[in-house]
Amino acid sequence: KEIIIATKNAGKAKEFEAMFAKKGYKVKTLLDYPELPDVEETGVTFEENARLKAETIANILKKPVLADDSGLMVDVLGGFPGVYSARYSEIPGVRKATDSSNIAKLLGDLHSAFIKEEKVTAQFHCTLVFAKPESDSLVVSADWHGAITPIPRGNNGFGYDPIFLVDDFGKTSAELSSEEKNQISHRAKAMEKLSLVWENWLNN
Ligand code: ITT
Ligand code: NA
Repeated sequence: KEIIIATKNAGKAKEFEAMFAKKGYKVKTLLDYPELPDVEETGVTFEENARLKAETIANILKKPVLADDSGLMVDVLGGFPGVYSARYSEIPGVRKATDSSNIAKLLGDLHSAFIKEEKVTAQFHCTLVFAKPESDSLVVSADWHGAITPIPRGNNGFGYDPIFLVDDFGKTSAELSSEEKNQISHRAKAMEKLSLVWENWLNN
């Protein structure tokens, strides 16, 4: 059994591989389909971007396709970087964003908040869209609450994990093991919601 996920993010892919392995599924990602076009994320919401990725690739491959659009929403920044999380520190035509340049920019933006020694609350958000040709897509979302720490810690995970302090853990999400993160993260919670409905939906 196999699931196609419309992602090029190796960190996400690893988490999906682990979560789907428990259900007896192998995962394929866009890294396995180099001939497919890039899908431009022109949406302004997580759902729009997840739909663009899942529905475009499902229509090309004529197969069911899952997509994840996710990001970090910082309350004191009005929910930014949000849907722009992956591209936060990009300078178009000059430099691509990397996980570490995104973290550096976010910590810079939060400088005055840290000086006030307030708790910089934030949440990771994940929207999953499962699309299949000629049918309505499944959509589920979940959040993971925490705070931003000014000093990055931990080597696991990806993206903003080194600066995301998990509520009640005293650890960043990069200090959690992959097993721990895959039980409590925004992506794990969205997967749980999807699990309730997707096999039935796939077969109808
Ligand atoms: P695909 O669109 O190809 O899936 P992407 O990295 O561009 O890959 P998104 O547009 O959904 O994916 O951007 C999500 C960004 O939000 C991601 O690059 C991370 O910086 C951040 N992010 C999402 N989930 C995260 C997690 O579990 N841990 C840390 N950072 C996360
Ligand atoms: Na993306």
